[in-house]
Amino acid sequence: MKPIRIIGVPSDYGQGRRGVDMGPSAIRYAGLREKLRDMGLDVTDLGDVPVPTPETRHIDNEKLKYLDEVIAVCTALCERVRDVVAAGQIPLVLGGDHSVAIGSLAGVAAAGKRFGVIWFDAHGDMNTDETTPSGNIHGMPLAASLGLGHPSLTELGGPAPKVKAQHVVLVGARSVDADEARLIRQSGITVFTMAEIDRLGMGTVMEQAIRIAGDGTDGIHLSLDLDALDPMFAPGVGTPVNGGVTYREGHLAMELLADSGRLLSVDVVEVNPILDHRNQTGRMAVELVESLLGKRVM
Ligand code: B3U
Ligand code: MN
Ligand code: MN
Repeated sequence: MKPIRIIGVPSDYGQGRRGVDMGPSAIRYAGLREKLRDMGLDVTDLGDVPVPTPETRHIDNEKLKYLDEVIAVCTALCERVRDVVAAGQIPLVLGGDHSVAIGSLAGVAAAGKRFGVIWFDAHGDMNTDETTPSGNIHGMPLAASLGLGHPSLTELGGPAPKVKAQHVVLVGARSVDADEARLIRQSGITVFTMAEIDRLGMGTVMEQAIRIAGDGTDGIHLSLDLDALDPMFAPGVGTPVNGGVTYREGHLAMELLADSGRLLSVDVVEVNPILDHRNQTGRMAVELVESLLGKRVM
């Protein structure tokens, strides 16, 4: 396994509820670095990207809430991710809400990689400023990375698109807005909803996802929104949706991705310790990362 570089992004500017800015602390507190070092990995925590203080900010545009703040945070993250990927290391980005993925994907692209994306999420994250029901940018990062939406997001850190639809796979979807669904269908990305996971099994879904994201690319970016998991296993998220990925399916997915040897970069986002029970979701995040980076029973 390549060296791992942890980057915290304590930002909640992409959505309406405070608390997700404490996600990086919660995941670190659950023992991330120590557990990965125990596995024999080369791990360094690079600390946090600077984030402006929310109480000093206000909303200018109801369709793109906190746009300037999201741009500032994502631009700083983009530069760090770019440098880590260019050095042949794996950036492990800790959110923060999912808007931070605009910065991570821009960073991987800025390092000159042609990559695929596996987007684990209960939601589509495929809204634009024209389709959004909330104005929350965390509902837009996958669209932005595909070149759909406001140019300040699609062109952040470099030209759009950052990734091609033919190499993008959404896994775990079960809450998609009507206009967003239309955009998803038009875009040409591959979607495995919970119905497909039930019918095919997570093993088959991930084999196909790894092929779609991995074949013909330099590697795979995993964007892991903890709300992909069932709220039973990950209650500490801003927008929980019933009927999600189980504990065992989650680990299997991570193990298969590890076995593929194609992992380039990772986001772990939407952990909200204020809504959590005794850091259960922070610990779940750490466990999944362990499986993703090669931990096995024996
Ligand atoms: N699709 C809705 C809700 C949402 C998206 N991502 C999350 N929630 N976590 C929206 O606001 O775009
Ligand atoms: Mn998301
Ligand atoms: Mn989500």
